[in-house]
Amino acid sequence: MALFPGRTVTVTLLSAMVLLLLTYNYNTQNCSRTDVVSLSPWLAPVVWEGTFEPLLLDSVFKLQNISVSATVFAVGKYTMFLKDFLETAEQHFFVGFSVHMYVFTDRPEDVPSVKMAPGRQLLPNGLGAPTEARAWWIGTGEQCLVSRWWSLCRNFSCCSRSSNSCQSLAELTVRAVPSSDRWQQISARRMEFIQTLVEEKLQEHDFIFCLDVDSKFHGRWGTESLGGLVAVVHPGYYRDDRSKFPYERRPESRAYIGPGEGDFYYCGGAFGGTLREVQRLAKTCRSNFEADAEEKVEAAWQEESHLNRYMWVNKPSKVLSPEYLWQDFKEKNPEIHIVRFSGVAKNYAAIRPNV
Ligand code: UD2
Repeated sequence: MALFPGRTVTVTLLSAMVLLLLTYNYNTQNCSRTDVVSLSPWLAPVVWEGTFEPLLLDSVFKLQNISVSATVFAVGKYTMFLKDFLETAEQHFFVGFSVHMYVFTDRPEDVPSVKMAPGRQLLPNGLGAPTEARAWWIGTGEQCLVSRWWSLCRNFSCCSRSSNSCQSLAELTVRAVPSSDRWQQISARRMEFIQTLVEEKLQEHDFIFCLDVDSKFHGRWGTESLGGLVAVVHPGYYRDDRSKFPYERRPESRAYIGPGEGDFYYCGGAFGGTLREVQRLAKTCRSNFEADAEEKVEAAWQEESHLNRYMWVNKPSKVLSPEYLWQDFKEKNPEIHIVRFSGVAKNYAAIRPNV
C-alpha cells in the first residue's frame, strides 16, 4: 500500500504526461525535412514525404467522415488514359475514404470498366441519364448494400464513425462535354465545367481535386493533401529562379504576373481544396479567361496561367510538392523521395486534335 496515495497518483500522471510529450516530440521530429522548403512565407505547409504522419492524419479525417471528389477530363483521344488513371486512383487516391470521381468526356461509350481493389466491387445502379451515367463501387460491408444512394447512405448509420463498412465506398459519374478541334480550348474550358459541377454539388462533398487524365498514381495521395485552397508546385520549375517561371507576362492579359511577382509556379494539372474555394477559383479563372478571349488574348498557358495569377493573389492554404505531379520523362531528383502522381510521356502530335 502506498504511504502517500495522492502523491503517487500525481507522480504517475506527471510521468505519463512527460512520456506522452516525449513521444509526441519524437514523432514531430520524424515529421520534418531540412533539405526542402516545407513552410511557405505565408505559413502554408508545403507537403513532402517525411513532413507528415499519414496514420495520424487519416484517423483525424476518419472521425469527420469526409467525402472527397475529383474531376478528370478525357476529350477525344485522351480517353485512352482513363483506364490507368482510374485503376491507379483506386489503388492510391484516398484509400479507405469515400471518393466520387467525375469523368468529363465527349465519348462516354469509351469510359472503360475498372479493375477494383481487392474486396471492392462495381455495382451498376441504373441511375444513368443520357448525359450522366453512374456506377457505384462499394466495399463489402453489408450495411452499405442496403442503400445505393450515397446521400442516403451518409444519413444512415452505415457510414457513421463507428462503422468501417462504408470506408471504401466510391462513385463514378460520367458527364458528356462537347468535343473541340483545339486542345487549348479543351484545356481552358475545364474551369467552366468545374465551376458548374461544384456549384451543383456544394452540399455533397467536402473536398475536390481537379486532375489531368494523362497521368497515373504511383503512391499514396491522401488526407495530407487536404486544405482550403490547394496548389501543386510544377515539377518543371521548382528548382528555378522565379524570373524563369513561364507566367503570362503581357499586361493586357488578366493572367499577368509582373517581374519580381509570384511565389511558386503551380501546375494546371492538379489543384483542389474545399468546394467553396474551388468554386471561387474556377469562377474567377473562367471569367478572366473569357474576358481575355473577348479581347483576342490567350494567356501563355491558358488556364494554368490564370490559375497561377489566382494563386498569387489568393495564397493557397496548402502547397503540395512536385511529388503530387511529377512527369514520367523526368529523372527523379534526390529530394523526391516518392512519386505519388505522374504525367505519362505522350506524343502530342498523335493525341491532340491540333498541334
Ligand atoms: C500542361 C498542364 C495542363 C494544362 C496545359 C496547358 C500539367 C502537368 N499539365 O499539360 O494541366 O495546364 O499544360 O493548357 O500541369 N485534354 C483532353 N483532350 C485533349 C487535350 C487535353 O481531354 O485533346 C485534357 C486532359 O484532361 C489533359 C488536360 O486537358 O490531361 C491537359 O492537356 P495536356 O495534357 O495536353 O496538356 P499538357 O500535358 O501540356
